[in-house]
Amino acid sequence: MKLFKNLCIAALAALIAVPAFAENPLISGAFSADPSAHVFNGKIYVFPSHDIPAPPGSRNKRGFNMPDYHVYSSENLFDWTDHGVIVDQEKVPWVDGKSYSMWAPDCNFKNGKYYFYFPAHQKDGRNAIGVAIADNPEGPYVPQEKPIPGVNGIDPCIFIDDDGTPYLTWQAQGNVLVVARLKDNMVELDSEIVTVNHNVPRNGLKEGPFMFKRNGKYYYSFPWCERQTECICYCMGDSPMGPFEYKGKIMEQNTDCWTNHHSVVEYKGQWYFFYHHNDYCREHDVNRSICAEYLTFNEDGTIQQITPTQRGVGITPATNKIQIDRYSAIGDSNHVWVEYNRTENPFAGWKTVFRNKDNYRRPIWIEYDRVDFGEKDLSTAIVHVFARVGGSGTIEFHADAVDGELIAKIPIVAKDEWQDASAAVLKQLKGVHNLFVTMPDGVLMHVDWVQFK
Ligand code: FUB
Repeated sequence: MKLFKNLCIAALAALIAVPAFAENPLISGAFSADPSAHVFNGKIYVFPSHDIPAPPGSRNKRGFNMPDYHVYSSENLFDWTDHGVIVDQEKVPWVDGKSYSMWAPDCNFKNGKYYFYFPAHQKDGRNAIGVAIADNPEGPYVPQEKPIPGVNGIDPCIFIDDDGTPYLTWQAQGNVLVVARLKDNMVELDSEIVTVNHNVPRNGLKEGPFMFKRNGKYYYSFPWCERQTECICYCMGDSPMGPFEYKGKIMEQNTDCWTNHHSVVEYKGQWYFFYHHNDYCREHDVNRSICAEYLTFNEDGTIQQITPTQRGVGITPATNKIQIDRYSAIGDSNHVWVEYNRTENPFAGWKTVFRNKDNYRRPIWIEYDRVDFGEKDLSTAIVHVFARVGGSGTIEFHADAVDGELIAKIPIVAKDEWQDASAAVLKQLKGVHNLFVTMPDGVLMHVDWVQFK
């Protein structure tokens, strides 16, 4: 089984030409939500919405405050370039410039232009969906004078079929998902608005639709509040206008963040699922952050359910600072957990806390999978660690299992300050392995990252 898992990892590594080593959340330093991911010109572009803490003068102190849109791009899903504000509520002629109502957008390419669709409040307070047009995915985008005639609602998704026909789907008033064909000019409807026949088995709010095509089948997926919070479910069909057959959930509801919102994209032979969570804001769930996971299809085209992770996607070079708090698995939560480096600034990231309480005898561990040790020997293992005086001990690195081969054993002399402790690499690894970090002895240690040189 372990051999099979390692072979799969190696196959994945070979498939992804550009090394991808993303961890969740993808964007730090600003909140981002409702990620709409597309591949343009060989790069991934994500068009998220932009949550901000309620500004003075906001009419919506407890809800979403969303003033503008940025676009981000990446070639490896780890290094993201923020191309800045592409559409601003104050600069769209039809939008109420103080409404902070720029909810989930989408973008697509046709006839040599990029068309960015976004919802917002009109000056009379009603929701409409407008378009901004650019020659490049990064912009500059020019907003149209007026929103799309006849389209009221939120969460537009723009799907372009293989024959070039554009379809717009969105959540219309009355909790109903609808779809219409667009004219070739991309800014006017070319058909009746049709209620999407998705055959979801039970009631509950539905919003944020996303449509894509694979092997001739149309996939129609959307957040659905079946119980307490939103899961992401999907349907399949033979036409972009439906009907669709309900197939199940791609991601279950989670407990911390009421909304979820997603997109699906294939990039360099790998399918990815983008979604959001409130990782950088634990007090409430209206300041969110975008994440990504692998998406896998079954032979019959159905989708395997995805569990959100901290680890995210991709392979991390062993020579990087490896943020083990973005773990793939973790031991007993009484003895090892993750917390913010600085509670007053969540964007400063996380650390792993190892604590030996009541003379706990089993290993205290955390796993970070998919680390690429390369082909050359590495001499030194480093841990960036904080241990209080009286708490000296050891941090160990193991390969592929808690009790797997010992890669390094690093003595930690407690200093009451952050330090880079290091030791010689005992076991040379080649290629991709899962890294287990353990604290076999010691009392309380905080680890920010580990690294090999
Ligand atoms: O981001 C604001 C709204 O929350 C979106 O439009 C919905 O899809 C939900 O994510």
